[in-house]
Amino acid sequence: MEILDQISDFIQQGNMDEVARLTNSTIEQNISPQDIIDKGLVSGMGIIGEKFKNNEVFVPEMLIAARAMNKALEILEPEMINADIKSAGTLVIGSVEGDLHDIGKNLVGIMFKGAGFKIIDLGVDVSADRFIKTAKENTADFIGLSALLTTTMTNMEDTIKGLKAENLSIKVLVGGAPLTEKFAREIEADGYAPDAASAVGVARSLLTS
Ligand code: B1M
Repeated sequence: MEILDQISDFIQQGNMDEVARLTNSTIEQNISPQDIIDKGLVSGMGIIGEKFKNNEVFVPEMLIAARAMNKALEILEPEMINADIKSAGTLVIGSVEGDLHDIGKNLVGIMFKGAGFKIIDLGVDVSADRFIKTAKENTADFIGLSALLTTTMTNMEDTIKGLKAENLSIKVLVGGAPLTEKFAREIEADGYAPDAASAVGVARSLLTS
């Protein structure tokens, strides 16, 4: 549908005003919120996410695209509640204890939101106990741990050990610049993603595994 392709293009350009205008038009045309999200918004974020992964665009472009996407989701929210859209899953996300970096974590959250997940963002400097408590209270499918410092990435293991101690099967996804696949395996995380765009794919594969 042409209008959904246009929404996808304007998301990639980060043109919030045009995304908002076209989102309102699609509602007037009775196009379902699910189609608007899947074929317009998620499609656009997916394309820019790939470009980000390949260093073709950078953080500012991602944040501008995300701002446009958030605006559209705001407009669509009442429609989504009416249409009772099924969430793809729930992710509790945050930067681990001692870590105040949040730009990458926010991008990961945005990609998940764009892919139809419910996001509970606990912010920065989040303790293992708080991750676990929030995930339990919200019957989350995933906990997403972000760390940017070699001194804080070691705190990720506390959450994983805490979940194991309580026999909880919530999957843990980890990421952040100093991490490696090897480190993720060593701390027994369920999944590791090197960037925001691949994180959603990793989570989806964990849901089916
Ligand atoms: Co800080 N900082 N910083 N910093 N900072 C780094 C990380 C550092 C590499 C700079 C350097 O020395 N070259 C260095 C870490 C060294 C190390 O440990 N190896 C460092 C340091 C040392 C520090 C302080 C200790 C400095 C000081 O006070 N002496 C201090 C620590 C504060 C703390 O956390 N306790 C500090 C503070 C800060 C600021 C507050 C000034 C600011 C943060 C602002 C904010 O986030 N709101 C800041 C910044 C901006 C940086 C740099 C410049 C940029 C980080 C960033 O946002 N990158 C960084 C140097 C650099 O990277 N060039 C640096 C962009 C972002 C999109 O990438 O976060 O990697 P990234 O996220 C990616 C992936 O990693 C992945 O996806 C994202 C998108 O693709 N990803 C996940 C991230 N989380 C994921 C979770 C997932 C999956 C994927 O699943 C859940």
